[in-house]
Amino acid sequence: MRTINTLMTATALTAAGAVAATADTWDLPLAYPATNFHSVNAAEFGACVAAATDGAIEIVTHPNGSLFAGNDIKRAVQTGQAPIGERLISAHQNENPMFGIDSIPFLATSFDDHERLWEAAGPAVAEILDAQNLVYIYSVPWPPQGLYFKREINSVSDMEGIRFRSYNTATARLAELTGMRPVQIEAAELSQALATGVAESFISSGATGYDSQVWESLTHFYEVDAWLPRNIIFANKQAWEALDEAQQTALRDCGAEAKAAGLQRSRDYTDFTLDGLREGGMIVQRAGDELMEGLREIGATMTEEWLENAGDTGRAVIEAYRGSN
Ligand code: PCA
Repeated sequence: MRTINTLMTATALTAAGAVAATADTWDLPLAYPATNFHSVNAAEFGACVAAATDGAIEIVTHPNGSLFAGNDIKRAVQTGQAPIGERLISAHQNENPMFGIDSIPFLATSFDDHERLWEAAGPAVAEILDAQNLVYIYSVPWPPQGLYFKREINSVSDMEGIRFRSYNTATARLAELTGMRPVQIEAAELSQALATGVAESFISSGATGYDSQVWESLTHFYEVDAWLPRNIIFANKQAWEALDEAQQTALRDCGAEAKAAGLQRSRDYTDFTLDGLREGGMIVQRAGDELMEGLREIGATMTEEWLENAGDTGRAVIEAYRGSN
């Protein structure tokens, strides 16, 4: 796989008359489809790096879990199997509670609040990644998370027993506390899981529902704005240290551009994909009061649980966020 891609890249560059012989190919595994805004953004980041390094670093994206499944990407980059990768960081909350700070229900429910939360949390998360042999490059939020079902749901008790696709610790816990049955499934496998009935419900953005054409299996999307989880692009530390200073600056600068462009893409994709779900035939609406009340109670429990796990570090970050309003 790697050899074929390297050859293809070299051929493409030679055909374009560029300096293929000196180009260093950096495979960038992604968990989400090529058309998803995170993947488009990562490809643009790659083009930026190629331009800023005069073609010395050629970043080749591998969307949809094609090189490594989402759940394997972080370890692959930590161990140097891939020099760079993108991962939904909250999926690794079991390693450190700080990785799950973006998935505390109803703590930060808008893009603006979420960015403020990340201002407070980002440096601490980057430090934890550093201790895991990873260099934080940039990160981008998903749109607000809502609930997908195949029938009308008006309260938490309506959710009893439903098979619920989870993607991180918080989503699995939410399933437990609502009496649903969690099953962990990668976004790349979501359409199939819904089509076969392995899962019949999930929480996510309009983006992932749209990407997975879930209107083929499901009927309702409830806007809940539970949280906005974040994808982080990080590099393997040895691969990073092998770069010269100008190349590291190029990655940092392109990362800063990608952070801003990705945030805008996420904002733009929110309404676009909710409209797409409607066009697919789904009922898209805000969750009713009774459902929201039940979810808020569960959210309060999950917030307490997170604070207990995260200890002083976590509490300090939450306080900094709350004080920054
Ligand atoms: N999409 C990703 C994570 C959050 C989101 O909006 C997913 O469902 O896997």
